[in-house]
Amino acid sequence: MQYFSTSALKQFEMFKIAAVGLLIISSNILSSGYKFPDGFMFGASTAAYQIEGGWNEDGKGVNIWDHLTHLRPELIRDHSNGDVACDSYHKYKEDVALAKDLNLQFYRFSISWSRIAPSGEVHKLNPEGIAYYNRLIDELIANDIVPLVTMYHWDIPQYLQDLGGWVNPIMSDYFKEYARVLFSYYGDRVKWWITFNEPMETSKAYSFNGYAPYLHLNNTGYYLAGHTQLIAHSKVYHLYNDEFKDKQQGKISLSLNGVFFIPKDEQSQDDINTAERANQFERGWFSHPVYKGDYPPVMRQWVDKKSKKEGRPWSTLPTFTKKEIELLKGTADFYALNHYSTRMVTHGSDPNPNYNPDAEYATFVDKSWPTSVASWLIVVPEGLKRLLVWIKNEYDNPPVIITENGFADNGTLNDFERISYVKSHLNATLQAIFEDKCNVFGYTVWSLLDNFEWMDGYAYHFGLVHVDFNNPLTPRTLKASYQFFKNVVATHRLDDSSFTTQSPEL
Ligand code: GBH
Repeated sequence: MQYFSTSALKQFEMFKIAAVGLLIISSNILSSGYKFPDGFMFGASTAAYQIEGGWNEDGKGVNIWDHLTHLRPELIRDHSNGDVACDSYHKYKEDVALAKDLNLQFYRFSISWSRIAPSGEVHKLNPEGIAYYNRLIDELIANDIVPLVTMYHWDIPQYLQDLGGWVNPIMSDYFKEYARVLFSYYGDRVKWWITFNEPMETSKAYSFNGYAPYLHLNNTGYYLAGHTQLIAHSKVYHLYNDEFKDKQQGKISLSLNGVFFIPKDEQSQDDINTAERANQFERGWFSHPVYKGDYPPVMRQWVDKKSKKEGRPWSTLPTFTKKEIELLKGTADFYALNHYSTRMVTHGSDPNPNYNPDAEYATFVDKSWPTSVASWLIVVPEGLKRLLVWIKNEYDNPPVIITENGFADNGTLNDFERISYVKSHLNATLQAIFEDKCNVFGYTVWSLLDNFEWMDGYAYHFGLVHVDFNNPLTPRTLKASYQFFKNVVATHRLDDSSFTTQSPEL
């Protein structure tokens, strides 16, 4: 507790207000009453560029987010950047102390490639960058917190981007060599690896006004970037299997995101087909190759057909060789799921470029679904339950860990809407486990801290812990949701009573 003792009094004051609010909010969120199984793992997630700061310290190289935010600040909602962010590069012990106080079994963080190898090439490593993650990993282990490490959370070194980034197939080899460095230095202590965070989002950054590198290469760039990441993932999986696994005994997967699509009219066969097609384009794009060996047949068919109609000599969706298909199949030791929201769909086209036009669907929201400050983050806990069932049926009930789930608001400490969101999604998870027999073994909240929310800068907050970005000391303050989550971790239950009766003591 020493790390946040300075603001303890303030927090107690805040908490008194919070406790009253909780009594109000807790009454209108139903809990199924189930208890999380004993071995169920709870964690919190962050990503390097969003929290670390220290953007040019101790030999770190420039990555695409340093580059974009410095060159085009006007693209970021509040013209901000991650130069300092939560300053976790210096305050990592404080972050670990928070995770410890929450009693988390694990902490998910990502490694900044350009901190390890400034240009991305491994013949020139940066010892101080390597030392930073050694310190972080050691600090976690000293506190009995399991590290779950993402190798790539959207921050490719700028030099590799200048070589084409993820649309250049050779990146799969650069990534493999970077992964080899990580296994060699950290694999003795890290047993849980995620190669890519949300490869679909990385791909969008090549197709239209998305994230860095902010390219506009349409679906050609979109599918190429996805293809390279899939090949890279399979190479890293096999590298680990062949050269490290015997000794290190770890597990590998990739974190896949996506809206879950449900039929607008649950009785309409056409809407049912459209929802299934949309889910295959959104989620099957990466899961199908990894679980079944190739792109989903419906995706192959529809993109090929469209490319032909457009008079292209080949399909915009690249083709795997037989060998690549074999190498991809079976490369997820567990299903890592990032999930935030759900949409209803019907056959048509959507004005939002986030929804792949090749899949021909239009999205709708139900007016009863609660919203958030982020227009995309509509609250549909039932969607998570249905998605977990979809994954169970589609991929033969794999072990699933939710590697991200969380809620955006304006940063209030009395974040009852976040509590409500997390609680209802945990409840949906419990229902999936007990009513649908889904094999879910862990849940990770996004995020431990308020942080740099990409194109939304510091305007939207996702943390259980508030960070004051206007204060150069970036002080951390616990929110009401922190206390809520701490209680869930401690009791493995969502019961209102246990939380509201215990909270004033904290
Ligand atoms: C995750 O991505 C990221 O892994 C994490 O870094 C991030 O901080 C967190 O979510 C919260 O955003 O429909 O045009 O309005 C979530 C990625 C963000 C992808 C919103 C779809 C929709 C934009 N999603 N985006 S739009």
